[in-house]
Amino acid sequence: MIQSMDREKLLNITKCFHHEGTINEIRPFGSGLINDTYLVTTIDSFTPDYVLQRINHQVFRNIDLLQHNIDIVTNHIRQKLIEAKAPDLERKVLQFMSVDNGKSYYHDDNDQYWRMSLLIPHSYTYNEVTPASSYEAGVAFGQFENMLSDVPERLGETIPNFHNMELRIAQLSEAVKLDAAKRVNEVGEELDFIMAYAEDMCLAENLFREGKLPKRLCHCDTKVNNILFDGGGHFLCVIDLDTVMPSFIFSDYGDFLRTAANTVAEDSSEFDNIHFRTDIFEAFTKGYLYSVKSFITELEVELLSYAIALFPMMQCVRFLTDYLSGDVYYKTQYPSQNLVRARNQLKFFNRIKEQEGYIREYIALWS
Ligand code: GN1
Ligand code: MG
Repeated sequence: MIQSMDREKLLNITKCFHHEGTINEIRPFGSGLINDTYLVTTIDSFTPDYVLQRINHQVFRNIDLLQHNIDIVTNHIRQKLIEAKAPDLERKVLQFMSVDNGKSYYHDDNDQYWRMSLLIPHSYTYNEVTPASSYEAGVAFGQFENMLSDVPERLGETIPNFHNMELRIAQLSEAVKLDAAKRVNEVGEELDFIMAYAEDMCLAENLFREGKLPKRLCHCDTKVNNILFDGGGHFLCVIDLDTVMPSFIFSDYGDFLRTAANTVAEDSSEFDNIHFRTDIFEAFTKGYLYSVKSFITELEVELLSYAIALFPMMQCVRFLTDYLSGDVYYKTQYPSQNLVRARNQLKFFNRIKEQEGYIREYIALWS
């Protein structure tokens, strides 16, 4: 429940954005680990409702760059949809409200950054994935990458080196050295395991340096709950665009399966129940390859199986780094949560490794 003071403050923020109607209710919305999100409803049914977000400025250092990326991306997608005469266009791309200076974000007196978008009517998010929604997600994220494959402007990285495994390993090593939370002695086994795979997992960075692997615009946070669906289970649009930036194309493929193909949630401690869901993997792969075939290269397809293993490992490294640093990045509900998350990801990585041959064959079949 939002305290009345908070409500007053939030209400004043919403008033800075050009919008229609009289605001009625403001309440917390969604389940992201990074930003704070609110649903803003208006009194009349004929005026739109909105989504208000406080952007996490600790995580995203350059909000002007970030919102610029989002403006470019949403305008580009809108243009593509217009050209394709897509029906129901307003439900297929996000639209952000502007403030008086023309920007799509508001910087308040307390150094907080806000943005507000139209709520897409009759849209739903799922936290659980089924083979049907997994196929839809594959098509949706693939189509998203496809539509962005010809953005003329080179966009900046909203979190520099976000999916750079070399950097993530370096950050872990630094956290071990500092041992800020005095927890290094608990995680010796995990550290040994990660370091044994470190070189293999940095393959993409090497290929990039050799000029063999390009960076393209990707979503970089491909969870099923970052897609809006209509009432019939078909995707409407991709949301949560903070991390849209140049990255390796397989990021979106690998990161989706990291959460969706795990039989348990990423913070579950039921390690024995962790398995790789082949039904989700097969459906997603079919949908994704269908959408990206017009532009993806042979090498990029070849790297998809590597990406399936890479992302749980990278996420493990990130959770473990945060655990060793004293839980400064990810929201936690109890002290060992980041360690549980890291162990979960490691277990999932092992499960994937066991299936590597089959994974490769299946991808080859559909590409
Ligand atoms: C963060 O807040 P959320 O769930 O959208 C993170 C992702 C991680 C994820 C782990 C900007 O995403 O990269 O994979 O948590 N986003 C950022 O659950 O760090
Ligand atoms: Mg999210």
